[in-house]
Amino acid sequence: METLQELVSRAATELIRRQPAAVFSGAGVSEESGIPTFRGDEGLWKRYSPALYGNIPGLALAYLIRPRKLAGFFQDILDTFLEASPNPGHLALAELYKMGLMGPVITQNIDDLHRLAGSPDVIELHGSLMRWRCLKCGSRKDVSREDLARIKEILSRPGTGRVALARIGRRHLPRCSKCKGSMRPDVVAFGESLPGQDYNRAVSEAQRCRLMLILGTSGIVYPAASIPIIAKRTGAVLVEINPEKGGLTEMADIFIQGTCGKVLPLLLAEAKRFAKEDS
Ligand code: BJW
Ligand code: ZN
Repeated sequence: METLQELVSRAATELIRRQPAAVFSGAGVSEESGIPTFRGDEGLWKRYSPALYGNIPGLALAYLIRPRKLAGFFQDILDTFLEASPNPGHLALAELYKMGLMGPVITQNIDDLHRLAGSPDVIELHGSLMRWRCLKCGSRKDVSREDLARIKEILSRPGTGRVALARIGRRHLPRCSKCKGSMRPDVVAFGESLPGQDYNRAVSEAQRCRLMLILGTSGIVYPAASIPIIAKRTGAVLVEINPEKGGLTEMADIFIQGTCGKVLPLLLAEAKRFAKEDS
């Protein structure tokens, strides 16, 4: 069996040989930034059932039957999101981009951490918490971390029953600059379509790349999980980094068992060593 160093070395060799490269990432990449994954032991779905909190009709029902828990759900998400900053895994990817060895980061994450780390080309398949969408006219607007911190603070005030939640919605959530309509985070819940342009771009990047890194995803949520499958079908080598096997592991050419915060800096170091040897 290959050692971790041997696997990393093989992955770095492939990365240098097989350009252009792209990334497909999931919640595990941000786990070492303090954001729990969805399906792990400490995951979001362990505390909040996806049947209720993972889709819009469920959230509407939670508003009616469990308004305080719903407020807690939003508070928990905002809390971890606002506390988080990029970890060594995010930073290593940005550095690989600067070296010309990494292309776009196609992510399912909504936490903005790839961009904050310095990766300039991020395709957000499940949207972003930093962008809100008008329920009336569909216009989008960027919100700041300060806006989100203010919303979190308002939600944490005592007495967030139905009436209070509705008032917070009316008075304190972002309003559309065009039509003054109510807005919601521009993130994709179950049963909703992915942003078409972003999905199409992800498909064409998957068809173009010759190597794809699959990072920290269970690989079971579709259509996002079809992106590495498309890459594989069109000839890319797949390198997966994850402490556990998942829905895409069988297809991976190289599976490196470990966390992204640990393995990606090793991959970067190895790529730098090869680049130096070459020059
Ligand atoms: C580490 C680590 C470390 C830990 N380092 N690694 C039946 C079959 C097939 C499909 C369907 C079906 N029934 C319904 C569907 C469609 C559905 C779907 O795929 N469901 C499956 C789950 C069954 N998909 C949809 O509904 C999508 N839309 C759609 O299909 O539209 C068409 C349509 C239109 C109209 C009607 C019907 C269909 C939309 C999907 C939206 C996903 N949204 C979420 C939540 C967003 C935010 C929120 O609301 O809070 O996005 S769900 C959640 O899962 C989130 C993630 O982006 C997504 C993927 O999860 P991810 O990132 O893989 O996280 P985990 O927790 O699953 O895995 C973490 C991994 O990290 C693990 O592997 C760990 O080992 C690893 N890890 N620490 C590296 N340090
Ligand atoms: Zn509007």
